[in-house]
Amino acid sequence: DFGERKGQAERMLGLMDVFLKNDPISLQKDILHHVEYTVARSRFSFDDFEAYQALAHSVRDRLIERWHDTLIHFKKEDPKRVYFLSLEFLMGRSLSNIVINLGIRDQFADALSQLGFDFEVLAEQEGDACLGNGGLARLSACQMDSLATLDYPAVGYGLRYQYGLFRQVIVDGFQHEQPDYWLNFGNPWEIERVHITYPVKFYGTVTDEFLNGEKCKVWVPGEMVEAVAYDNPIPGYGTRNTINLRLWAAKPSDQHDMESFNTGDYVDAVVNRQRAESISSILYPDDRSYQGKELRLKQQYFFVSASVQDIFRRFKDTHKKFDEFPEKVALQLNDTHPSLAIAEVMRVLLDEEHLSWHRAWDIICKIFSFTTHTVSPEGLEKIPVDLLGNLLPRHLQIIYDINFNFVEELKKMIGLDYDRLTRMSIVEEGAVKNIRMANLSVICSHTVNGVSRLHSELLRTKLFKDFYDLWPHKFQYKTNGVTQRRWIVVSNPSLCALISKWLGTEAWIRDIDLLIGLRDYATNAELHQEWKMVKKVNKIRLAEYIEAMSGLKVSLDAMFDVQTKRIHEYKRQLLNILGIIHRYDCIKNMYKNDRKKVVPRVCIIGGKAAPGYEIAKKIIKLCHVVAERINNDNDIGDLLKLVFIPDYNVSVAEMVIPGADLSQHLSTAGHEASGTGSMKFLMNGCLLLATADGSTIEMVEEIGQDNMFLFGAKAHEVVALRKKGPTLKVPLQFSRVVRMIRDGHFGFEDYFKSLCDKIEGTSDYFLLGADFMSYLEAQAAADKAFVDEERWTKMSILSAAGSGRFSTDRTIQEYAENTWDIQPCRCPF
Ligand code: CBF
Repeated sequence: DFGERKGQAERMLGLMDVFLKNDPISLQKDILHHVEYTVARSRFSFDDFEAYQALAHSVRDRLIERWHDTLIHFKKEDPKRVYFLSLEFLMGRSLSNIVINLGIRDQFADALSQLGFDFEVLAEQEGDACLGNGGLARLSACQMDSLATLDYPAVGYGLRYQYGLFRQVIVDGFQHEQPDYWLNFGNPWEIERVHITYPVKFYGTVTDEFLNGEKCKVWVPGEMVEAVAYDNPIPGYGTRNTINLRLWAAKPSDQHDMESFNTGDYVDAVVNRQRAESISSILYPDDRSYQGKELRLKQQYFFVSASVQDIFRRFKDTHKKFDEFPEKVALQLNDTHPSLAIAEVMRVLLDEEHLSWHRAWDIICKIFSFTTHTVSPEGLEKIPVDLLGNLLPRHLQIIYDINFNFVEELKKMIGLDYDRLTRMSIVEEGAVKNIRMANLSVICSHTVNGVSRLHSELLRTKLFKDFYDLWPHKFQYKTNGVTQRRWIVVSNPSLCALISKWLGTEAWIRDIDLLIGLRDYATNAELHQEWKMVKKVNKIRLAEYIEAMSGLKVSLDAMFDVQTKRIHEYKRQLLNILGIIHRYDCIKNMYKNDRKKVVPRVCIIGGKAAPGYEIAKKIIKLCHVVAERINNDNDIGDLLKLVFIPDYNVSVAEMVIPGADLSQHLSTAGHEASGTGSMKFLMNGCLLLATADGSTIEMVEEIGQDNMFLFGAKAHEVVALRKKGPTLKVPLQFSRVVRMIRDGHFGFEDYFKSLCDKIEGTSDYFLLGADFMSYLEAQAAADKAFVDEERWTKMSILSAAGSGRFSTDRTIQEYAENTWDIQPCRCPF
């Protein structure tokens, strides 16, 4: 009865404050309340970790208020929503980001200090949520922050892995992987929704049946698991809007494998049920190839099926006619990983909602958009037909039908050009028949996005040329970005305060284009002093970390030169190490007097190698042996140091990036789709030494070539250089440093032989030899600029001032306007 419920609601409101209060006494009371009743420790005796837990719960209460209000507001307004499907989200720590976005950081810091605790110390207690590998996953996290901040009605969907990305442990210079059971101490930022569960089906058979005289397909599954929702509220900055990131965990279903129970083998049947949980247990640790693994396919379908059921449920709550679906739903495929969603939506529309093929297909073509993050054809996912047919028999039929219709249409348009038809088909024929997930995604999406201008050009002229020729209107690009809330406000508070002071406003935190205003002060002596002081504070923090981690003391006067990212041949950490060996060799061979001119450097390298990637692991070991030799050479002293930072993750990045003077982005041109690490460094006023690859090209346009150290072959030259093969000349300096490794100058010569073989002669696919001279020249230019403090500081200010274009706020706005067609839906304050 509505009247009675309304009365009750009013009475309940009277019992509670409308909103939790944020004055120091209320906050202290709340924290102590959570110490006693949530953490269950005595409020008279609790340690830093327990204080963090209580603090996190107090913050979470405030987060939930806004989240509820936003969800209710969205429900009332019923706007078109974007559903962002991504198998990876690399959130890192949440506490600082959340309190800053909620605008209650200082209040909490005060309250804590009155209780005798330091906010920053407690923030350090939080573990990293590493539910992703690298660039793509961190991009998703930044994009969620921008979606919330810009008030867009969005929902993120992903998987709640029990084991995040492995922890990297270095033993004797070798990488070892250890499991990251990140949920060990609980996760205050998630809300388990035991009532939001969906069955997900696998295996089985498809039969033809008649329903109301119509023939239809019925999928009788062989296995069923339950998907349980875990919600992670994501607050926007300067808005009440707090959106949802819903991650799915697998639980055994009551209907899972009932057969085994009937056979009487109770223990085995229970063990089998537990196996269901393995679907969401582990994140695949390779950021490039996932080919042909059944568990990986199960993960993809599991999260897609649960998300699609959730989306349909939400739509059907308020709508009856499916023709309205495209007006309310935009489905974003973050790479091909969630592209089974296409077949799943089609299946639901055909088999469960009983729409005709024609109507269902019309809906599909209007709702999906696809972003690829890959450059190389080998990076495109393929699923063996046998595997797919066994696990998802109905989906395979649907994909075949989509392909049949597509190929028939295509023949009408291009005739019987069999080579092209073969290339464009979703099904790849061969010894192993495969489904090409990228072709499926391109064919079924209304828009295909690249992640930088160069990337998009490569997509149009190479990877998806056949499709571009057919449908040029489908192809767009959205240059990636990063969120300034995380990468300046949270990670570099002193720079944040300085920028606000000089711009006279904090508005840049929402409106990043205002950063350009710093250009007016690029030569201002007072700003220069303050700018250098901020850098120094951050360098001290980084130096202390290095010492605590490795025992190595580094000089603050040295240039902190950083290359941190996943270890990959194409990212050319090896080029960096060869350059360091060359520098070391030069210093050793210099007269003592000449050494005075050497610019001291602390070279910092960090990143994880995929566990099965042998060459990448050798690069890590090489870095360690070279560091061992250089760092223990007293003759060299502070002129050169090399440090490998183990277990590079989001929170380590938050400390490393603000402390860097120079950062290196060395990918062979044409191989990095975008790159986002460079954007974080740029925002922090770090100078870039880089190839003209991915989004770097656009950075040059923003800050000018004079403010960067560019080197190396351009993307279009790379192809020509490779063609030269054995006639390609490499400089003597290059051959000399490779020889030093081969001759055992750093030990382990047998172990490094295959690494050296990979970069000499025709095997040098990533062109380290060809780019070496140009690389050394760029390094020399960086040295020269560094000794001219005024020039360096000016370049640093101009780098930060020109970084505005690389905010995800801009990226998301472009997606909203040009791809998803959604409008902001702002929750009233
Ligand atoms: O688009 C985000 C990033 O994605 C990758 O990391 C990826 O996983 N494919 C690319 O390698 C990056 O270039 C890109 O910035």
